[in-house]
Amino acid sequence: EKDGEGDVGTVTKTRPKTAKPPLYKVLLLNDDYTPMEFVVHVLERFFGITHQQAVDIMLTVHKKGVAVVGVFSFEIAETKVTQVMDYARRNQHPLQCTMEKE
Ligand code: NFA
Repeated sequence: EKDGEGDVGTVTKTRPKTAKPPLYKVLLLNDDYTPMEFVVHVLERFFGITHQQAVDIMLTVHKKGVAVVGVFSFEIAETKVTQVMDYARRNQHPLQCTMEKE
């Protein structure tokens, strides 16, 4: 090499990019009829969160109309939505649960 042309800087190793799977937010929607205690029970039962976390999320939904309950892979999110919707219907409450891509 001629003088002043030596490599300068940091050697950076690149890796082939692995596609990361998309994530889905599971949303709980407010309504005027589902009892607060039922919503708290549903959150504890299907999302494995503490009682206090369940109360906080329920109150956020009650006041704001909607809240994110959790973020999951498509398959897990779909299962949560189905579990909540089936359980609410079995108990004759209009509670709505849905999912959306993050
Ligand atoms: N808004 C409902 C009530 O006042 C409680 C509720 C909270 C329903 C969160 C659905 C979701 N009984």
